[in-house]
Amino acid sequence: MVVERGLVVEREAQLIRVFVPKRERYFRGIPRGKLLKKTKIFAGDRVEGSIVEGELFAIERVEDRKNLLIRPPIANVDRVICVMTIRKPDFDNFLLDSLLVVYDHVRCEPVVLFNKVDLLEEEEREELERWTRIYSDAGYEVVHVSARTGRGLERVVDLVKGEICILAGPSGVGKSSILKRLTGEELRTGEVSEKTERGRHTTTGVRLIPFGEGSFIGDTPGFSRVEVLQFVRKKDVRKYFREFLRYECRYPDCTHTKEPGCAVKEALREGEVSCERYKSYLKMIKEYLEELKEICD
Ligand SMILES: Nc1nc2c(ncn2[C@@H]2O[C@H](COP(=O)(O)OP(=O)(O)O)[C@@H](O)[C@H]2O)c(=O)[nH]1
Ligand SMILES: [Mg+2]
Ligand SMILES: [Zn+2]
Repeated sequence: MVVERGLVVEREAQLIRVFVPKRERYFRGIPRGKLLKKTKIFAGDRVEGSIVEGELFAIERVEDRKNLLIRPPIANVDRVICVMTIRKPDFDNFLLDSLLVVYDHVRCEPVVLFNKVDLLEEEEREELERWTRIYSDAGYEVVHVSARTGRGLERVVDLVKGEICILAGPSGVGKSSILKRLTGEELRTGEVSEKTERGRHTTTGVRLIPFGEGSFIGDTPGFSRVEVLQFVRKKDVRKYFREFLRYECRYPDCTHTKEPGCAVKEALREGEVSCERYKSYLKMIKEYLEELKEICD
């Protein structure tokens, strides 16, 4: 029998929908065999099996997952599109830095997306450029977009080709508008914030919507608020400030705070590491550094 490969694009109660790229169509998925009675299946799972009676995808095996996000429950998420704005609402760099740490920890590569660029006045444009430099120097992909005019979205489509993505970011930044532009569909569910983390959609299934060439986007956004230390151990936070990884400190387990011979702090003094990013780091690990005043004013 021919082994077919598919992607679970929807999981809602007993319903499983599987997309089979080779056949360019969807099938109803039915788990097979004893093992699968115990294996949970999630949207984003890559599965192997066979097609029965031309209509059903009999799932024989679930491939190992790269990751599994819990809320929303999606497996194998390659990308998180962190949607931010300079205005409406005002940019919250600490929130962005927190999202970058948490998603890096689960091996989701972030894109920093600034939306609503159509709204910006001269001065605000400068602010956008300043933050763009900070994040691209740190090693992130940054895109400027207007969901209203559609500007910049082709760059996003290009970046995430063939990947499974989700949107994250605070309320009102334009996540629903971006999803609508990318897929033509409405975002079904509300944000998952830290406070309402049970979410408004625990009973709703998760769907992946196709767009671009072989790309899928979750119709549930990721976190809009996040307490990093709930997800990442304090001593590991430094690993997810990717620009810090370029420097070698005297002590390999340097926390880049009070140790002598800290190359990250040296880079901060030289202006190679951004003060804003470093301040976020300290805030995340709940540290205070007296000398920061004199380095960063
Ligand atoms: N001017 C402008 N407004 C936008 C843009 N994207 C979204 N909006 C508006 O911002 C508001 C919030 O957008 P929405 O997509 O609901 O944000 P969400 O809460 O992140 O899902 C709506 O009134 C949108 O029409 C944009 O690129 N430019
Ligand atoms: Mg929305
Ligand atoms: Zn150090």
